[in-house]
Amino acid sequence: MKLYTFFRSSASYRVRIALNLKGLAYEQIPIHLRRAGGEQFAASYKAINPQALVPALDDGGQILTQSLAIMEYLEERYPKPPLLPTDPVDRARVRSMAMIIACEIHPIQNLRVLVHLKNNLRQPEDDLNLWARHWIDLGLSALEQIAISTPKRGKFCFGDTPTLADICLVPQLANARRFGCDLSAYPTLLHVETACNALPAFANAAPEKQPDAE
Ligand SMILES: N[C@@H](CCC(=O)N[C@@H](CS)C(=O)NCC(=O)O)C(=O)O
Repeated sequence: MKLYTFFRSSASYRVRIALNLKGLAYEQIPIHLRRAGGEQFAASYKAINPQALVPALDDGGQILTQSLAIMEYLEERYPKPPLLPTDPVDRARVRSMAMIIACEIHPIQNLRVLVHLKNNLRQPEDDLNLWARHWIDLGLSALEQIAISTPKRGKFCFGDTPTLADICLVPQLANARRFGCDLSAYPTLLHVETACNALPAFANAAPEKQPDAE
């Protein structure tokens, strides 16, 4: 398997964690999102992902994009260990937590959104961080409440084994720190993060451990 990835990309980080949890070997193909105006915009990469976003996964010549779709694919194709519970209601709860991050928080603080705010809408650098922090805080506040009140409270976001929710959470918390968010209001999420990072699958997927890390 080949993973088109960037060490600091939180969507790539999700897929690295999922691959590690499933014990799947993969080769990393780094796509630097800043160098030379962004390697994601090269024609050679846009042939792989016309959206010019990482990650993309090549599994035996099948190229897949969108981290949630990739992780759902991995779950179906390589079901052990599971990253979703078995009960349909539980599965929906886990997906809902993952989507708060992947659909509601991350897209609005993504690089291309910030670049557009800065270059085209002439917003000052400081305001970009305020923007990112606003959307991250809004999403994490809701997630903290959901994690506290989940019927399957455990070591992780949902129960005692890692799920897609945890896989989305840990990279998002790393992003939050980069933008200078105060995470002290989210003690439950921080406990979950500690439990996750105690697992080699999470620890080895961390940005600073990647071959393209700066
Ligand atoms: N929804 C997509 C998001 C992918 C995405 O936004 N990737 C970012 C890095 S985390 C990216 O490639 N950004 C490049 C850019 O903004 O130009 C997914 O989950 O895969």
